[in-house]
Amino acid sequence: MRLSGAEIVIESLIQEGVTSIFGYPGAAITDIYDTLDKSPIRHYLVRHEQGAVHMADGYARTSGKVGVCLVTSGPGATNTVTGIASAYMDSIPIVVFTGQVPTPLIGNDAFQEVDIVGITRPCTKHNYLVKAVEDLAGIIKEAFYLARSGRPGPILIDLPKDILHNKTEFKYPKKIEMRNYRPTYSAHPKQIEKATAQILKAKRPVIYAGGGVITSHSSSELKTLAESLTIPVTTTLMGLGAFPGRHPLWLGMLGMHGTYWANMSVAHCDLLIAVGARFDDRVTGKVDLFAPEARIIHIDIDPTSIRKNVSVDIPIVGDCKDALTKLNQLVQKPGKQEWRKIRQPWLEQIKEWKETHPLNYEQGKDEIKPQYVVEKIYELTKGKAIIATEVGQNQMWAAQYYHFDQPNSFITSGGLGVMGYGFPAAIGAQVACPDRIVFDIAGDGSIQMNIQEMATVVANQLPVKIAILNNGYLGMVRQFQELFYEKRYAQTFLKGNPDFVKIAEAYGATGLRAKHPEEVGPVIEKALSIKGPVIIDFVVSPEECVSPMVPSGKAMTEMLLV
Ligand SMILES: Cc1ncc(C[n+]2csc(CCOP(=O)(O)OP(=O)(O)O)c2C)c(N)n1
Repeated sequence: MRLSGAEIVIESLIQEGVTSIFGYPGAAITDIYDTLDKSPIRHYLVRHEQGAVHMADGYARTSGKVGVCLVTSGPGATNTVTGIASAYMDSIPIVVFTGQVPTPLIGNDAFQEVDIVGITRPCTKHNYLVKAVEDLAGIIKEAFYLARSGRPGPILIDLPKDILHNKTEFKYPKKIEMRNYRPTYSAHPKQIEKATAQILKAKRPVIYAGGGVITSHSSSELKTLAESLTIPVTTTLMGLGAFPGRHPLWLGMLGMHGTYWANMSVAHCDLLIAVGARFDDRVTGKVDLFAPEARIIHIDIDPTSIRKNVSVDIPIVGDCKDALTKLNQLVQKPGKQEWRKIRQPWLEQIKEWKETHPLNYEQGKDEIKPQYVVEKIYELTKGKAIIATEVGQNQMWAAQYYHFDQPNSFITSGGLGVMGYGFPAAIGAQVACPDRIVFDIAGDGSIQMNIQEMATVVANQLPVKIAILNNGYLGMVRQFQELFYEKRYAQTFLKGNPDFVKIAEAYGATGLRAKHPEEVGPVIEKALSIKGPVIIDFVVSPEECVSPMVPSGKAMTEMLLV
């Protein structure tokens, strides 16, 4: 079958099982749009290309499939960079198609020409400039394979306009041959044996799990390991949901805004079992003082992340699911009851830390506390919602007070920390999971970074709920200024904020507002009863702080309990 490049793109997407894509047209890719509109693939027209990439990212995180987006050359391509960098930091599988000027014009400073392959080289897992239509199908096949295999990540394919016109025989490859790319899935038995010996010997072990557990679908293997040996579990921000948030062995999140008892447990453990986590600086604080008494086992599919930030005693390269399954086969003895007894002193110590410094806030009669809003959303959605967040205090309160029970339910820009991520990511999640309740927990600053996507939710009647924790400030930065800059709130007061209820209405959505604590529950119930998109403006205490907080560069035990 002879097809044009544009037709090959669409046919290849169909072969990959793609049903939804997010994008924005332009001259360089009009050929693809012309073909796309006749295809069974549903296209979501965004209002800014950054939104399209975050949507593809949110879609990928919640569907388990590769997210796809399509943009034009030049500014369309450069507008995707933040989303690509965020997906790269969080290891999210997406494929981004960008238009490019015709091949003979490349390098001529042609209209809307930009070297997007050069620009995104450091923030993609791999990227391609297609040079001949004959290469196109093979490149797309490879791109999807690379995006989802090994440590997942974003792939970019740059498509010069003439390639989209040119025709060739289309045959979608069945197999991939990549001699230089062979991820290690199977954990080495010798390393598993070494790890088992350490696990059986440890008196004060802690499991520290990250997003890799979610990516590799190994939450149930993680739970088996924790339960069979009575090992307490903490996760990173990216790992929330990998272990049930109401489990007796759950320590809460660790790190800069982690719980007091999770950070103390890591600081005093004698064995740290890191699974699919990368020892990010927000987790370790001052590296020399991180888990100083512990031997460290590190399981990760990406060999380059092992010993990148901390030295490790037992590295295990492999898929988390494979490694945990193998460990579970070896560590069964001496039996659950016995382990519970052995672990008693360690669990008692953790309980004491938890009782002396629990997570708390006081909800008075007048002002709404942001933490209370998150707890009420948890209660009224019975913990079953998909929660996307923006970045800042909103993100941390969502992490602390929504007790995630299931994987793939918390979506946040963990590594890059992109304000403006949450709303479009929530849209992608809603497309992937039309029957689930999807909330974006937002700050009044962040929501304004991609608020134009209100048009996308309204046009497609996607029932995303946006809960704005409106404190009138760039709250997280204000908190830094309160604690470390003697309350000099330089440029963090958001004078000129719009009326968010009116904004919702102007787009044809519903806008609701709560100003008093007793309005919080009813307004959430009302939002849940509405079938379409809703913005809820929660007017919250302006100067509430996220607690605990470890100042940058300090040890994890130096928590400020603000
Ligand atoms: C695109 C982008 N610009 C700047 C920042 C730096 N930053 C981190 S948190 C924050 C404040 C966020 O304010 P808001 O969205 O109102 O949320 P709050 O902290 O008040 O919950 C800022 C400016 C960022 N993370 N992302």
